[in-house]
Amino acid sequence: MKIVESFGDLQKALGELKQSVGFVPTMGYLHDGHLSLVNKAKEDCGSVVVSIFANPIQFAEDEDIDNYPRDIDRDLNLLIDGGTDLVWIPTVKSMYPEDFQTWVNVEKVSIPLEGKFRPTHFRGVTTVVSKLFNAVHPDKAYFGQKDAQQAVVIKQMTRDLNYPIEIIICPIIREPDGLAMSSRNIYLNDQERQAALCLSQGLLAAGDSFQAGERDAEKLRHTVKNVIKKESLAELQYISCAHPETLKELEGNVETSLLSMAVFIGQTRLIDNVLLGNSKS
Ligand code: PAJ
Repeated sequence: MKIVESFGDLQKALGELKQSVGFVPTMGYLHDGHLSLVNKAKEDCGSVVVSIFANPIQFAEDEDIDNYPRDIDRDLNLLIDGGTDLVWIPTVKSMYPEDFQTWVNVEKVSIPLEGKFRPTHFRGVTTVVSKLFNAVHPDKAYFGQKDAQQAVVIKQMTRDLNYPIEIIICPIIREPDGLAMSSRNIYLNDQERQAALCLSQGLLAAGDSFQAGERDAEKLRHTVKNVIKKESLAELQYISCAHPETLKELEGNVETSLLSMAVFIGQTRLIDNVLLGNSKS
């Protein structure tokens, strides 16, 4: 596995790879969710490129990127085991030199849900992913359904900017007890870790209710709210039942929808979601 930092070294290393190229962008502190994307890329493509870059411009000032968990040696070992061919670890300075001033902003689908509470987040994501795509020019790029809105936003950006890249969205990988894997789970103490189960349990309850025939968007949202309410360490930030592609909030009867939420467990903000009426979930 080759490890590069500069754009020049990346270009040289890309030239030596077998076609086709599958790309997995990450912010590091890897877990089985990230590795599932690497595995899928490995299955589909001749070579797998992974980037590790904790992207400062997608964090708001009060979100404290300096505390984002990091363990580069562990990450690299996991990537070697996963059969990655090339890892790119750019520096903040090389990505954002002092006079950096160009942004990629996807409009409508960046606005609701996460966008409402993290208004500068998605322009940071789309700007960095656009830069990563321009540098790696992969054939396919892999993202997780865990960040459902991010997946929608990236697909929109890829269409709108005519990137010749196929975007593949992979299912959410969960701990055996249901908690969606996330680099942020490390912040949870034992009690909070237990409390965090209310996210997946809320979604499961709504999923069961949908299976049993419930179609009313408000009732589905309510089912999740009720589960979260019972957990004293949890504070619901939002619960949404939205169209899975436009992300517009739905009312009345729904067939397919994205049920998604953000919940604070103590200081830690967790997100989770399920696609209802869709076998891919
Ligand atoms: P990061 O949070 O490191 O996640 C990298 C990729 O792993 C994303 O596509 C994310 O959706 C996916 N992922 C995370 N947890 C997952 C899980 N439990 N199951 C399946 N996939 C999971 O998302 C980002 O980084 C950044 O925003 C990035 C796209 C790299 C741009 O900076």
